[in-house]
This record gives sequence, structure tokens and C-alpha cells, in this order.
Amino acid sequence: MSKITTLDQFIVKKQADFAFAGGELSQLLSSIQLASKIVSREVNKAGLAHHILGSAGKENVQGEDQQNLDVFADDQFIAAFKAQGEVCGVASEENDHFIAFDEETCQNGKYVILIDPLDGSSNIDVNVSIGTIFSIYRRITPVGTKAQKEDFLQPGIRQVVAGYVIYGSSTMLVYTTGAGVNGFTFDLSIGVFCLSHPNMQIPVQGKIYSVNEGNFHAFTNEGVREYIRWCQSVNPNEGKKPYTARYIGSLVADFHRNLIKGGVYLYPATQNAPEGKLRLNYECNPMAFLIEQAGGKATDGKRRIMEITPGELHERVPLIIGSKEMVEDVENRMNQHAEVSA
Ligand code: AHM
Ligand code: MG
Repeated sequence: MSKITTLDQFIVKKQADFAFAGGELSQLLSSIQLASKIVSREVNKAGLAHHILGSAGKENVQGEDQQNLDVFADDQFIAAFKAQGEVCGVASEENDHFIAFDEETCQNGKYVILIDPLDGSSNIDVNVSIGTIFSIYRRITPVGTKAQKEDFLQPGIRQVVAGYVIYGSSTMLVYTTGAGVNGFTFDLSIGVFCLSHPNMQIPVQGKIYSVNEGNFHAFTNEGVREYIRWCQSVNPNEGKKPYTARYIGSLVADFHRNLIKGGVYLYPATQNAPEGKLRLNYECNPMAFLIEQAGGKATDGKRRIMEITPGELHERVPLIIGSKEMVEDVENRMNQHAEVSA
């Protein structure tokens, strides 16, 4: 029998990599594991269970239709964090305001979580990969009190753990504590996440560019269009196109593929979304932490994503993320052009 390392065993082995107590990391990740296994089960059933498809009839804070599974995932993650005591509050894409747990046990928790419980929600109904994205910080306010807004508005460089779960052809959990990136595949037959992608590194150059080209004429920076035109054109020296396009429309899935193969993902500012579409706190920052740990880069075109101090919980930023040289190429082109407003 080949040797298997489970996520729990891995955490124990790597305790020294976590700046704080190893037991805390294992507790935090055990809540994430538990909720993601439940969500994974429901995602897999979604095609069969008709009642779980479609909109829940409510709009979230961004004015988008919520789907039942979004709400389900949100409930599962929040319940798992609450049950366990390390976390004093949660900010989620699905809730307008952060939730500060009332329980005394939770107020003694040292961590806050920012989470997109089910990202890529437009792909739920169509059997396409979706994911959970999470980011964990040490709280700023004193232990034993209720979590406050400032606990949730810290720049990405202060993250202590970040990761995602992808619900794809298999379910995977990928995370970092600032000591590299490791990926674990869920083995359904034994019900555990097993180390399958140790020490993930993104190639410095790749061949994939991922962008919603339907927005081509709406991008507010000409450098972005110039970059896309270059990606589409035949290189006269090589007689072929430099890159190929791959775009799923689920950040987790596009990111995961590019992390493994090398590539660049762009969601720049558009006329309708002059700040970009993706949320700094629970989409861009965790992905930025992961990509930097894997040797890549994340920028909004001007600033390193992880150095931006958030002003709002649901703040949006443009995101260019992936292989280092490809991100720099986009950034250079963007900086040669002024932003054109709508
Ligand atoms: P969501 O949080 O509502 O699912 O939106 C975020 C998603 C990302 O997963 C994805 O990369 C992007 O939105 C796709 O947007 P678009 O459909 O505009 O290309
Ligand atoms: Mg999202």
C-alpha cells in the first residue's frame, strides 16, 4: 500500500511552520475541512436534487441573486467556526455585515475569518467547478471582547492562513500559512483530505491567459486591451500565437489551473465596474497570499494586492494574478496608459 499523508497528519508534522500554536491551526482547518466536506456532498448532489437549484429569492449585498447552495455553504462554514472556539467572528460575501459571535467561548477566539463560501455561483446550475475561498487573521481587538470591524479590515500581508477548496472533478483543499502552498485531494472512499500536491510552485511563465474577453471594449485601461491583442496575435518569429485562452468564470477553478500549469488571470476595471469586480478581502487577498507563496505575483495594476489597506468589508479591486513574468508584462502595459473613466 502506498504511503498516504492526511491533512491532519500533515498539520501535526508542519506545526513549526505556523507562527502561533500548532493546535490552533489544526482547529481552524478542521472546521474548514468539516464544512467543505458537507458542501462538497451537496454540490455533488446538486444536479439530482432539483430543490437545491435556482435562486433562493434573495439578493446579497452586491445585488446579485443568491442561489440556495450559496446560502447553504455560508451556513455550514459559519456553524463550523462557531462550534469550535478559535474564531471570534466571520465576514462573508453573503452577509452585508460581519458577524461577531456572542458566545463567550468564541469571544476568547483569537482569529477572524473572511470567506467567500461558494464562489463562481453562476456555475452551480451547470455542473462546472466552483469553490470556497478563505482568509484568516489574528484579531486586533482584545481577546474576550466582541470582534470589531477593524479586525476584518487588515491588509493581506497580515494573513496567517489562506486557502481555497475547489469542488471540481475531485474536491481539493489548497492552503498556505506562509511556508509554501500544499494541496490535498479529498478521498471519498476514506472521507479524508490526502496530500496530493506538495509544495506547489507556479511556473514563472505560462501559456494561458484567463480573462472575460466579453468585456474587451469595456476595459478602462488601454494597456489591458493591448495585452489581449498581443495574446491573440501570431508571433512572427515563432509563426504561432504566444498564448491560449482558458476562462471558466469561477475564480477558484481558473486560479487552480493556472497555478498548476502557469498562466495569468485578469479581472481589470471595466466601465460598469470601475473598481473591478472581485472583492479584496475574501477573493483577492487569499489568492494573492497563495500565489506569492507559490512564486507568483498579484497586483491591481499598480499596487501589490496584499499591501492594500481595506476601507470596506466588500471592497472591490482589479486583479491581475499568476505567473510572475506574465503579471509583470500586463502591469507594464497598464502603466503605459492612463485609466479612462466611463
Ligand atoms: P461570485 O462571487 O458572485 O461568484 O463572483 C465572482 C466570480 C469569480 O469566481 C469569477 O472569476 C468572476 O466572478 C467571473 O465574472 P464574469 O462572469 O464577469 O466573468
Ligand atoms: Mg465570489
